[in-house]
Amino acid sequence: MGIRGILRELGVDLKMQKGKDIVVTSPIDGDVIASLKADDASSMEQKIARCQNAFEIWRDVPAPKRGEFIRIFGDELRKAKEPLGKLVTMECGKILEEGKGEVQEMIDICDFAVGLSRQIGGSTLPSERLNHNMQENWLPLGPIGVISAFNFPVAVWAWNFALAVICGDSVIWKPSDKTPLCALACQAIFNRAVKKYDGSVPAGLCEIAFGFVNIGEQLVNDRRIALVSATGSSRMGAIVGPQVAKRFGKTLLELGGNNAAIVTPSADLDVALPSILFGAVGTAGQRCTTTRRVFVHDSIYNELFGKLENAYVSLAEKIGNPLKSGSLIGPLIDENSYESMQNALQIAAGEKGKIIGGKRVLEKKFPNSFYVHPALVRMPEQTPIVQKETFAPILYVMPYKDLADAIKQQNDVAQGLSSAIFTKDISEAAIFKKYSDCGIANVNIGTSGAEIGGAFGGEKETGGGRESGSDSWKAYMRRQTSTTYYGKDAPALAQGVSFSA
Ligand code: UN1
Repeated sequence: MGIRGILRELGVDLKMQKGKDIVVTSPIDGDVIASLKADDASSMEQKIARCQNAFEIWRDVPAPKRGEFIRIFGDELRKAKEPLGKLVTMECGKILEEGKGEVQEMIDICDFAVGLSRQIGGSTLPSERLNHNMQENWLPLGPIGVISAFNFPVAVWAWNFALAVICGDSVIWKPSDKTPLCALACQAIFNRAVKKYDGSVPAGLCEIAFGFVNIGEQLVNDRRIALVSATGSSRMGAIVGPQVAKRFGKTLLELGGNNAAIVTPSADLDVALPSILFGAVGTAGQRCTTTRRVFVHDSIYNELFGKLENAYVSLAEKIGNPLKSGSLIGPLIDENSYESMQNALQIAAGEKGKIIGGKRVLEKKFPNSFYVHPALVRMPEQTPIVQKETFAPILYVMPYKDLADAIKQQNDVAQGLSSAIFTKDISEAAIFKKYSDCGIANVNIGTSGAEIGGAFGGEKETGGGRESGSDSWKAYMRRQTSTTYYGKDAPALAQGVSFSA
């Protein structure tokens, strides 16, 4: 089925959004699949105002009723899983299995949020004073601005949207200009949920801002946007963070990663190998959680490298149209991404790396798109290019002698998103968890493909934000401390202060 059929199945009507500003091409073959109108300052103003208005209404809806809306939205997503997964594949190029996996991730966060809608509450704390009680109230925060990247064009928004909505907030979303159709599809699914909801959903609860940097800037600088949740490069985060801070707004940043796996002598290589492979070449190396570095103990380096090499060589037959079953590696998002990959490989070769793969393939069949054979690089040590995040499938494999040193090297990058160790030794696992400086530290599990139930995000240039599971919902609410006196005499002052006039 072509793009028209998929959009029809998803209920997306392009008429309202047709224009010349955003030309959407599919990375699969470079074909133009849509051409859309971007927002301007005045349409953005209207959308933000609607979002603010929606917040003022939605915050008064009881939280479990807000959860009921997300339950219905999740049901609509279930029905749309196949076509939405396909649209994800068409717009961002990940294989269909992963496109559908992304929609599943949306469904999962909806289920999680529905449960939370009866749990978001604060604690009652002991007061030092007689006949006083002290409690924490969690209250809706305000309109939330979501900025998302091309590589997870629907799931990352859903992490934010589902939690924000049960918390009583409204959401305005600026998707990547490379994947606006996915956003339109989400809005169409949202609209269907609105119709089925036994209650009323205010206009503006789910707004979408289409456009480029200027539109993002307007969102970031608008004082009504209480929280800006931005996913993308550390370069982008370094601009967004200070701009929002300047107006004392809140941010939730989920930025770059240069994730590593450590393989120790006791590791089960049948566990390590497929995990490293999926982490390194899944989504064609374009996840923030992609495995980019592996530190392998000296004693098993050659053995594991040999296995990786065989696996990489056999990947040749698995590169191709991501819509076709059997393909494991789709295209890179664009030519820039291809160029930066080639550039990094050239530098790696200069830093004594021995490269397997890395070349462009299928250029005859797809002259306007960029399929590459993932690169496996035998690196004698961690050099500056290894410490840089290149958003493409390059895996640097380095030997280590001492675990403490391997962990130190793993931490010796600007980012701190995801990390993994492969070991059967519980003390190695414990040491790794203690000293890995990342937001995610897995044992016998790869660096990518996290479940929604855990808090997702990382430290240092990864931005420090936490999205999706655990208590990430707190980012979408404001905390209030309330002390109540229920005695009859003049109330006592805290800290034993006496003040009797
Ligand atoms: C991202 O690449 O921005 O853990 C998000 C993972 C996915 C999310 C990745 N669940 O790989």
